[in-house]
Amino acid sequence: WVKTSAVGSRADKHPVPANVRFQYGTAGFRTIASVLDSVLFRVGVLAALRSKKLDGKTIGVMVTASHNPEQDNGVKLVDPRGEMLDTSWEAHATTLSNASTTDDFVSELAKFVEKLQIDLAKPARVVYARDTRPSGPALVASLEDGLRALGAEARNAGVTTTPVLHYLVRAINTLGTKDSYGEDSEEGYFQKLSSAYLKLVAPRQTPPPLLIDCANGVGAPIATRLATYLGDRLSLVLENTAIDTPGALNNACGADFVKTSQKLPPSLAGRLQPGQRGCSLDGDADRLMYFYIDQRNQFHMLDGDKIAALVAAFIVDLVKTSGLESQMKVGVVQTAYANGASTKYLTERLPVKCVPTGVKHLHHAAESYNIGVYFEANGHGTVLFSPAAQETLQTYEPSTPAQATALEHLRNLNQLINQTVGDALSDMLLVEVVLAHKAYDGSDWDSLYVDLPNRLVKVVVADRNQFKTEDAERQLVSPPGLQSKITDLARRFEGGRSFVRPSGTEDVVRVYAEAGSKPQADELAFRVAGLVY
Ligand code: NG1
Ligand code: ZN
Repeated sequence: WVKTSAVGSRADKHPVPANVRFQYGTAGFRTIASVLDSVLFRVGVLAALRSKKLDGKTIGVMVTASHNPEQDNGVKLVDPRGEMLDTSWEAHATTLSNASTTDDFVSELAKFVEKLQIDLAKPARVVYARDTRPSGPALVASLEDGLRALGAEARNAGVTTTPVLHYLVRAINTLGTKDSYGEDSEEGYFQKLSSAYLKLVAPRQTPPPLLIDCANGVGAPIATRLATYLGDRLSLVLENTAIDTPGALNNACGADFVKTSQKLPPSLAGRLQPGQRGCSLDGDADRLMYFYIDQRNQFHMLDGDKIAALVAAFIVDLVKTSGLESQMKVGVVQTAYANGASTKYLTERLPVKCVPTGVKHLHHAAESYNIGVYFEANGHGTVLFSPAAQETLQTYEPSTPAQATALEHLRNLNQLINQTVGDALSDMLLVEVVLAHKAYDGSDWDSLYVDLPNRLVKVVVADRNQFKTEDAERQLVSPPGLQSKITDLARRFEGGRSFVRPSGTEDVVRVYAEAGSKPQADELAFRVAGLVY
């Protein structure tokens, strides 16, 4: 089959660069854009095959490198429910992308189709989108070539955010069913989110204007459109919207800048008024960081852990008030990077699980609760309502007006929250809802708990695969003996905690440390880094 099809001749036009090894990691394929042409073509072929394997269900493809520098790009696949690609296919993606010639590729493909028993007569449907990167259009053209090679029915969702693409995939696959996720268009997405928000926040609770740092990325046009649906019920002040300025994307702005430098993006100086809330999106608008500056001009960051604490406590209260406490188990999922103070705050209120880094682990663990809240400290996260919980919300009969109101709020939250993946704009509306209900400003929210001083450093090592972990990445099992040295060192610092793990997205080992003061956290991190190096 494959030999006689158009795949080979098309693949010839997308040769694999020499001396590059590709890997489908936690964020899909991601690297410097100039080497990605063949990967995009092959991902097109793979997406079509995934769709055929799933009986013609629509698969998503997102072309983005998120918070990475502008010259990078990447691509990831989205499964029919709007979730990340099934882990078992990650290895197939890696193998196919590394076949060095067209012949190798074609023969790998034939083996793959055979092994997975993919019925090529089945239809293939794929929806795809890209972020604002200048390399996007050419890479999308290569992707389209791969889709054409398999005769896939392709739908171009244009330039949009990663979470909108995930939404579209779920919406398309549930269209006209009882599980309908919404209309399968950007309008449908805005409608769904904004109408839930407008029900949750009464006009008298209208928050003061919110400043949004759009990272000079795709969040800018999408937030601009969202703003028109919210009108004066939430005024959004958009900053860093220069999507056409070369080099501006994620440059000294955006969620990753805020989280790693723990500073206000310099471009916002003088824009954010003391006491005002601001937030940063990343380059594809799936991460969110809040912040404010106080009256003494001091910067305060409200990260993914603070969002989890705010949201989880709010949902627990609503579940109690609605009378559903015995039927709905609410839980939180974090990673080892969660600030120890947030873990303490949350553990005192509800069950908390720690899992390895990577959204797929968090998402999966959150599914074990009726309502599962998950956030990475870097601001990526969402809340999942299980099918059973959604059913309960539909059928439950409240017995008091207070119960009825709380129930209505839970139903609206279920609509407001993009449950396919972390979504900066959906999460932002969620935060605004909770702040409005609690009548909190940034500093009230910030005082839920005080972050433990911490430090994250990268260490370049000869071979990061030497580093193996267990216990949700909190313990090293290899290289032998290293963990006990780290444990001994951390014990000498008041409130000391440190762990080491290989990055899944960069060729480095990451060292995280917490301690009673900032200089102590820095010192612990650097001394552990010294052990690793
Ligand atoms: P790695 O490179 O594996 O640490 C980073 C982030 C993750 C996650 C992934 C995917 C940190 C410390 N790590 O993973 O949280 O977001 O990228 O983008 O922030
Ligand atoms: Zn992102």
